[in-house]
Amino acid sequence: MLKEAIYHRPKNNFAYAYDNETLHVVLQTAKDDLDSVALIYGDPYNCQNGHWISQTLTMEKSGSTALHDFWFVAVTPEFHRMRYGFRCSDASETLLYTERGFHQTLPSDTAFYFCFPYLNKIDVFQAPSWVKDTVWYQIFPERFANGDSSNDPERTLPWESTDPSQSNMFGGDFQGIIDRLNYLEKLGINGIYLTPIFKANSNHKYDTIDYMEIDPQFGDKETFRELVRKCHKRGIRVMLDAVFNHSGYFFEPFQDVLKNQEASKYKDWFHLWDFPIAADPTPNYDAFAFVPSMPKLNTEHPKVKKYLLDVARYWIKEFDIDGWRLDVANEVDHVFWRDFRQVVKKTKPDAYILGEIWHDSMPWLQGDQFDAVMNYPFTNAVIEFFGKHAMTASDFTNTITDVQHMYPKNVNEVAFNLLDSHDTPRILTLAEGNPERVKLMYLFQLTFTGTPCIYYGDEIGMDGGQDPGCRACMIWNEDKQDQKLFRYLRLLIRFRKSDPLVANDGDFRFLYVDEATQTIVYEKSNSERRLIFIVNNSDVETKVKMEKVFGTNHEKVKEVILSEEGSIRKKQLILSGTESLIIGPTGY
Ligand code: ARE
Ligand code: CA
Repeated sequence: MLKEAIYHRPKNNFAYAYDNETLHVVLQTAKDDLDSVALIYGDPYNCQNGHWISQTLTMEKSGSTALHDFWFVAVTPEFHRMRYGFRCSDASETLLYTERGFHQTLPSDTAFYFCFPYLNKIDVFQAPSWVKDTVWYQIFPERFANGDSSNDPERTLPWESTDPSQSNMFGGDFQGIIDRLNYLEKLGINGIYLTPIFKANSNHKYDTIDYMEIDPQFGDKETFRELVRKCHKRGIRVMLDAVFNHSGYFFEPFQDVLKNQEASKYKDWFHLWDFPIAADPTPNYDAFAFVPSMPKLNTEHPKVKKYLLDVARYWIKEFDIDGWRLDVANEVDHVFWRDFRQVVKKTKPDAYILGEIWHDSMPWLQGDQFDAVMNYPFTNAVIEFFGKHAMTASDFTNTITDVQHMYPKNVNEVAFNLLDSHDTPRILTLAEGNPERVKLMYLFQLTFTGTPCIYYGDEIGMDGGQDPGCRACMIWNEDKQDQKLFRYLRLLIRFRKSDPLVANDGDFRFLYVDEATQTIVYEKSNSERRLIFIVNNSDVETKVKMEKVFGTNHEKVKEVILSEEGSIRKKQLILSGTESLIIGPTGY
């Protein structure tokens, strides 16, 4: 037994409260090392004649990667507390693993065991229930639609007249979004995420001048109120971007620092190195990524904190927005985010808090800070495998299995699964211009655990490289849109909405990977039924033996081509290059 590979730690993704009654426990072991694992558990205070009373539950393998197996069990301790250990068996031995190491026999003293002290309801990670059923659509307001030429900035260029640059303007605004709500409803999305809308000079508005004002090029507060109201009428939620890590150069307090230097009453609002403060040649203050126009805010300072928390409250209270996406969330202190959560949830209990973090984010997802993070580990794997064909099928399934085990299940259910954004090249470009590959990406994204987000314009086949290339004007001329792609995505969204198994009522699991043909097979299932997804990620035709997927009982299977159903009675399926097939739901 590879003891050094056996890993567990309570109160994180390996042992957590799934709901008010249920604990999930996970053990990580070396791949294919153990034959079985069982959870030995009991109440810490339940002893008879000096002996601890424990119970045993078999653990199931919930996934495997190249290096590890993960073993899972759900348990409902009667008194909401638990001591526990693991009985690990391979062909030659059985050992007990506790907080104090390995033992030949069960230690009788409960002090040896792992401890989940008490399942306190208030500590349970709880995201708003609507998020699981939301399909997001990300809009970069300057580039989605220009519905009001009277608010266009002076140097506005005609729509689509040239490529996007770091500084050019095309005049997109709120009226444009309002005018296109029919289009968005037709696509089927039910959440809009807007990148920043507050007063700022740049086209992206990440350099805030005033957090309490709408940038006039997008409209005024009334137009914004109307936008939110009209979205809500159609069942569409609205999420805004909170840029609290840094302000813009022209934010009044920073201007005051530049003017009054050491005498400025705002000098503690920023992280200043020495005086005089200057942006040239390099800033002598902390700034986002050394960008002089983005001085880092001192969120530890009570006045800064109060100001930003007032901002957070104001836009929810006055405009009824449904969520905040937090820019550069991981560079802001945790104490700030804990207070931020209190303020937001007090103002609107079911508001969604989404952190922008590209890396492992467990410290922010314990229930006291964020509801979700932008799931870039998911993004990277999907792009490499489906988009670039730069990752093998096994590497892909291993990576996704790791992503699944990075967080608790209730966290995964509301993960913000994006394929691209205003910070990355567009998916069509990453997929070497092949829309069939984009379809497979959408299929995987829309059927995976979590909540998917579509970046504006991807659905009609827009391309574009790294920022600023990915921020082109939305193409509204239908002759220039990829209508087929639009229709496919619309079908997928409908499929997801019509069958709860596709969204988050089903557990996701890989069933089969064929390295030779780059075919993957996965399922979404609950205790009653399952859907099976067969995906050929190669550019050539491939054959999939039905028994590899289903065992022998494959006669009753039905094919679900999103809207149609047909029965399959073949021993093998033939999938052409970059084709997928969905099978279910009868017969299981
Ligand atoms: C501008 C230019 C760029 C240029 C850059 C550098 O457009 O071409 O490279 O300046 O001077 C906003 C604007 C950007 C602008 C930037 C700076 O949207 O257009 O870039 O301000 O003025 C990291 C952070 C993550 C951050 C990304 C960009 O962790 O928080 O970098 N994302 C947010 C927003 C951005 C926004 C800002 C932050 C600033 O979403 O749109 O930029 O408010 C790896 C790393 C990640 C890294 C990621 C991307 O995976 O691990 O940490 O993210 O790459 O670089
Ligand atoms: Ca305009």
